[in-house]
Amino acid sequence: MSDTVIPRRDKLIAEKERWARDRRQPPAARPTIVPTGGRMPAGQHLVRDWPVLDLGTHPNISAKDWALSVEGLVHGPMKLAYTDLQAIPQTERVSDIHCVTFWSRLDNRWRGVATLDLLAEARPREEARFALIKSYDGYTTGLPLEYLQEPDSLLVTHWNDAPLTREHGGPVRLVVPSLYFWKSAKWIRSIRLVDRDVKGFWESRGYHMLGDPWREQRYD
Ligand SMILES: Nc1nc2c(c(=O)[nH]1)N[C@H]1C(S)=C(S)[C@@H](COP(=O)(O)O)O[C@H]1N2
Ligand SMILES: [Mo]
Repeated sequence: MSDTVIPRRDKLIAEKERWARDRRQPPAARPTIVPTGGRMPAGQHLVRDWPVLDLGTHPNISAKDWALSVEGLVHGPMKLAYTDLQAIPQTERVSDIHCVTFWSRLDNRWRGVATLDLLAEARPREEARFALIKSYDGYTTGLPLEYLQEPDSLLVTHWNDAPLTREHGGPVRLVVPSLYFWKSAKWIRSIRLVDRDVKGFWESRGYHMLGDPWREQRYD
Protein backbone atom coordinates (compact mmCIF):
# COMPACT_ATOMS: atom_id res chain seq x y z
CA MET A 1 0.00 0.00 0.00
CA SER A 2 1.53 3.31 -1.00
CA ASP A 3 -0.15 5.60 1.49
CA THR A 4 0.84 9.21 1.46
CA VAL A 5 2.19 10.45 4.76
CA ILE A 6 -0.69 11.94 6.66
CA PRO A 7 -0.07 15.58 7.37
CA ARG A 8 -0.82 16.22 11.01
CA ARG A 9 -2.18 19.25 12.66
CA ASP A 10 -0.66 17.65 15.73
CA LYS A 11 -2.04 19.83 18.49
CA LEU A 12 -5.60 19.69 17.25
CA ILE A 13 -5.42 15.94 16.63
CA ALA A 14 -3.91 15.35 20.08
CA GLU A 15 -6.72 17.38 21.61
CA LYS A 16 -9.41 15.45 19.74
CA GLU A 17 -7.75 12.17 20.78
CA ARG A 18 -7.82 13.36 24.38
CA TRP A 19 -11.54 14.14 24.05
CA ALA A 20 -12.09 10.60 22.79
CA ARG A 21 -10.05 9.14 25.66
CA ASP A 22 -11.96 11.19 28.22
CA ARG A 23 -15.31 10.43 26.50
CA ARG A 24 -15.80 14.16 26.39
CA GLN A 25 -19.31 15.35 27.15
CA PRO A 26 -21.04 18.23 25.39
CA PRO A 27 -20.54 21.69 26.88
CA ALA A 28 -23.35 22.54 29.34
CA ALA A 29 -26.55 22.79 27.32
CA ARG A 30 -26.43 25.71 24.95
CA PRO A 31 -29.79 26.99 23.78
CA THR A 32 -30.92 26.03 20.31
CA ILE A 33 -32.20 29.25 18.81
CA VAL A 34 -34.59 28.06 16.12
CA PRO A 35 -37.10 25.23 16.35
CA THR A 36 -35.54 22.21 14.70
CA GLY A 37 -38.46 19.79 14.80
CA GLY A 38 -36.63 16.97 16.51
CA ARG A 39 -33.75 17.05 14.07
CA MET A 40 -31.03 17.65 16.64
CA PRO A 41 -29.48 14.53 18.14
CA ALA A 42 -28.62 14.62 21.86
CA GLY A 43 -25.62 16.74 22.78
CA GLN A 44 -25.56 18.72 19.51
CA HIS A 45 -25.87 22.49 19.11
CA LEU A 46 -26.88 24.32 15.96
CA VAL A 47 -24.42 26.32 13.87
CA ARG A 48 -25.20 28.49 10.86
CA ASP A 49 -21.73 28.72 9.37
CA TRP A 50 -19.93 25.64 8.11
CA PRO A 51 -16.70 24.94 10.03
CA VAL A 52 -13.69 23.51 8.20
CA LEU A 53 -12.21 20.50 10.01
CA ASP A 54 -9.52 18.17 8.74
CA LEU A 55 -5.91 17.10 9.23
CA GLY A 56 -4.64 20.48 8.07
CA THR A 57 -3.78 19.97 4.41
CA HIS A 58 -6.20 20.74 1.63
CA PRO A 59 -5.04 18.75 -1.41
CA ASN A 60 -5.17 20.81 -4.56
CA ILE A 61 -6.83 18.49 -7.07
CA SER A 62 -8.43 19.88 -10.17
CA ALA A 63 -11.50 18.16 -11.58
CA LYS A 64 -9.25 17.12 -14.48
CA ASP A 65 -6.81 15.30 -12.17
CA TRP A 66 -9.38 13.82 -9.80
CA ALA A 67 -10.20 10.10 -10.10
CA LEU A 68 -12.02 7.60 -7.91
CA SER A 69 -11.36 3.86 -7.70
CA VAL A 70 -14.06 1.44 -6.65
CA GLU A 71 -12.24 -1.76 -5.79
CA GLY A 72 -11.97 -4.78 -3.53
CA LEU A 73 -14.95 -7.14 -3.29
CA VAL A 74 -16.80 -5.97 -6.40
CA HIS A 75 -17.52 -7.82 -9.64
CA GLY A 76 -16.80 -4.73 -11.70
CA PRO A 77 -13.94 -2.61 -10.34
CA MET A 78 -14.06 0.93 -11.68
CA LYS A 79 -11.86 3.95 -12.04
CA LEU A 80 -13.91 7.06 -12.64
CA ALA A 81 -12.77 10.44 -13.84
CA TYR A 82 -14.76 13.56 -12.98
CA THR A 83 -16.39 13.49 -16.44
CA ASP A 84 -17.44 9.84 -15.85
CA LEU A 85 -19.07 10.92 -12.61
CA GLN A 86 -20.98 13.64 -14.42
CA ALA A 87 -22.23 11.10 -16.97
CA ILE A 88 -24.03 9.16 -14.22
CA PRO A 89 -27.53 10.49 -13.36
CA GLN A 90 -27.18 13.24 -10.77
CA THR A 91 -28.97 13.18 -7.44
CA GLU A 92 -29.92 16.15 -5.28
CA ARG A 93 -30.67 15.75 -1.57
CA VAL A 94 -31.14 18.04 1.42
CA SER A 95 -29.69 16.70 4.66
CA ASP A 96 -28.13 17.65 7.99
CA ILE A 97 -24.53 17.53 9.17
CA HIS A 98 -23.85 16.19 12.67
CA CYS A 99 -20.23 16.50 13.78
CA VAL A 100 -18.86 14.51 16.70
CA THR A 101 -17.42 17.79 18.06
CA PHE A 102 -21.02 18.76 18.96
CA TRP A 103 -22.12 21.03 16.13
CA SER A 104 -24.87 20.38 13.61
CA ARG A 105 -25.71 22.25 10.43
CA LEU A 106 -29.18 21.71 8.99
CA ASP A 107 -30.56 21.80 5.44
CA ASN A 108 -27.50 21.37 3.27
CA ARG A 109 -28.42 20.96 -0.40
CA TRP A 110 -26.05 18.44 -1.90
CA ARG A 111 -25.71 17.43 -5.54
CA GLY A 112 -23.70 14.59 -7.00
CA VAL A 113 -24.00 10.88 -7.55
CA ALA A 114 -25.73 8.53 -5.12
CA THR A 115 -23.23 5.94 -3.88
CA LEU A 116 -26.14 3.50 -4.24
CA ASP A 117 -26.12 4.12 -8.01
CA LEU A 118 -22.35 3.82 -8.19
CA LEU A 119 -22.36 0.52 -6.26
CA ALA A 120 -25.10 -0.83 -8.51
CA GLU A 121 -22.62 -0.43 -11.37
CA ALA A 122 -19.69 -1.91 -9.43
CA ARG A 123 -21.83 -4.86 -8.21
CA PRO A 124 -20.64 -5.77 -4.69
CA ARG A 125 -19.71 -9.41 -4.20
CA GLU A 126 -21.68 -11.52 -1.76
CA GLU A 127 -18.91 -11.29 0.90
CA ALA A 128 -18.72 -7.49 0.84
CA ARG A 129 -19.88 -6.07 4.19
CA PHE A 130 -17.89 -2.88 4.82
CA ALA A 131 -16.22 -0.08 2.88
CA LEU A 132 -12.81 1.43 3.52
CA ILE A 133 -12.58 4.97 2.17
CA LYS A 134 -9.30 6.68 1.29
CA SER A 135 -8.71 10.32 0.47
CA TYR A 136 -6.07 12.38 -1.30
CA ASP A 137 -4.76 13.78 1.99
CA GLY A 138 -4.11 10.26 3.32
CA TYR A 139 -7.24 10.27 5.48
CA THR A 140 -9.12 6.99 5.86
CA THR A 141 -12.43 5.92 7.38
CA GLY A 142 -14.48 2.73 7.43
CA LEU A 143 -18.21 2.08 7.51
CA PRO A 144 -20.73 -0.71 6.88
CA LEU A 145 -21.62 -1.11 3.22
CA GLU A 146 -25.32 -0.50 3.83
CA TYR A 147 -24.60 3.13 4.76
CA LEU A 148 -23.36 3.68 1.21
CA GLN A 149 -26.61 2.14 -0.02
CA GLU A 150 -28.84 4.65 1.75
CA PRO A 151 -30.54 7.02 -0.68
CA ASP A 152 -29.06 10.12 1.03
CA SER A 153 -25.43 9.00 0.77
CA LEU A 154 -23.73 10.86 -2.08
CA LEU A 155 -20.49 11.59 -3.82
CA VAL A 156 -20.92 15.33 -3.69
CA THR A 157 -19.71 17.86 -6.25
CA HIS A 158 -22.05 20.76 -5.33
CA TRP A 159 -23.26 22.30 -2.08
CA ASN A 160 -26.13 24.81 -2.10
CA ASP A 161 -25.89 25.04 -5.90
CA ALA A 162 -22.21 26.01 -6.02
CA PRO A 163 -19.25 23.75 -6.76
CA LEU A 164 -17.89 22.27 -3.53
CA THR A 165 -14.94 24.36 -2.41
CA ARG A 166 -11.51 22.86 -1.95
CA GLU A 167 -11.53 23.41 1.83
CA HIS A 168 -14.73 21.37 2.12
CA GLY A 169 -13.37 18.52 0.03
CA GLY A 170 -13.80 19.64 -3.57
CA PRO A 171 -13.83 18.55 -6.29
CA VAL A 172 -15.56 15.48 -4.79
CA ARG A 173 -16.31 14.35 -1.24
CA LEU A 174 -18.43 11.69 0.34
CA VAL A 175 -21.49 12.67 2.37
CA VAL A 176 -23.15 10.07 4.62
CA PRO A 177 -25.75 12.08 6.55
CA SER A 178 -26.85 9.30 8.92
CA LEU A 179 -23.39 9.02 10.52
CA TYR A 180 -21.22 11.61 12.30
CA PHE A 181 -19.40 13.77 9.78
CA TRP A 182 -15.95 12.21 10.22
CA LYS A 183 -17.25 9.37 7.99
CA SER A 184 -17.86 11.87 5.17
CA ALA A 185 -14.42 11.78 3.58
CA LYS A 186 -13.29 14.92 1.74
CA TRP A 187 -11.16 14.68 -1.47
CA ILE A 188 -12.27 11.08 -1.87
CA ARG A 189 -9.91 8.84 -3.80
CA SER A 190 -11.03 5.24 -3.36
CA ILE A 191 -13.80 3.05 -2.03
CA ARG A 192 -12.65 -0.48 -1.20
CA LEU A 193 -15.26 -3.08 -0.31
CA VAL A 194 -14.05 -5.54 2.30
CA ASP A 195 -15.51 -8.38 4.36
CA ARG A 196 -14.77 -6.92 7.81
CA ASP A 197 -14.68 -3.53 9.47
CA VAL A 198 -11.37 -1.70 9.16
CA LYS A 199 -10.33 1.17 11.44
CA GLY A 200 -9.62 4.44 9.70
CA PHE A 201 -7.82 7.55 10.96
CA TRP A 202 -10.22 8.52 13.75
CA GLU A 203 -11.47 5.01 14.49
CA SER A 204 -7.83 4.15 15.36
CA ARG A 205 -7.80 7.11 17.74
CA GLY A 206 -10.73 6.19 19.94
CA TYR A 207 -13.71 7.15 17.80
CA HIS A 208 -16.62 4.76 17.49
CA MET A 209 -16.59 2.21 14.66
CA LEU A 210 -20.11 3.12 13.50
CA GLY A 211 -20.75 6.69 14.71
CA ASP A 212 -24.55 6.95 14.68
CA PRO A 213 -25.43 10.43 16.04
CA TRP A 214 -28.93 9.28 17.08
CA ARG A 215 -27.34 6.75 19.42
CA GLU A 216 -24.56 9.19 20.41
CA GLN A 217 -21.87 6.77 19.28
CA ARG A 218 -19.03 9.26 19.58
CA TYR A 219 -16.24 7.25 21.15
CA ASP A 220 -15.56 3.57 21.49
N1 LIG B 1 -10.04 13.69 3.57
C1 LIG B 1 -10.48 14.05 4.77
N2 LIG B 1 -11.79 13.96 5.00
C2 LIG B 1 -12.28 14.32 6.20
C3 LIG B 1 -11.44 14.77 7.22
C4 LIG B 1 -10.05 14.86 6.94
O1 LIG B 1 -9.22 15.24 7.79
N3 LIG B 1 -9.61 14.50 5.70
N4 LIG B 1 -11.98 15.12 8.46
C5 LIG B 1 -13.31 14.59 8.79
C6 LIG B 1 -13.88 15.28 9.93
S1 LIG B 1 -13.28 14.86 11.46
C7 LIG B 1 -14.91 16.17 9.78
S2 LIG B 1 -15.70 16.81 11.12
C8 LIG B 1 -15.38 16.59 8.43
C9 LIG B 1 -15.35 18.11 8.30
O2 LIG B 1 -15.78 18.49 7.03
P1 LIG B 1 -15.85 20.04 6.71
O3 LIG B 1 -14.46 20.61 6.86
O4 LIG B 1 -16.39 20.15 5.33
O5 LIG B 1 -16.79 20.64 7.72
O6 LIG B 1 -14.60 16.02 7.39
C10 LIG B 1 -14.26 14.68 7.60
N5 LIG B 1 -13.63 14.23 6.40
MO1 LIG C 1 -14.70 15.82 13.02
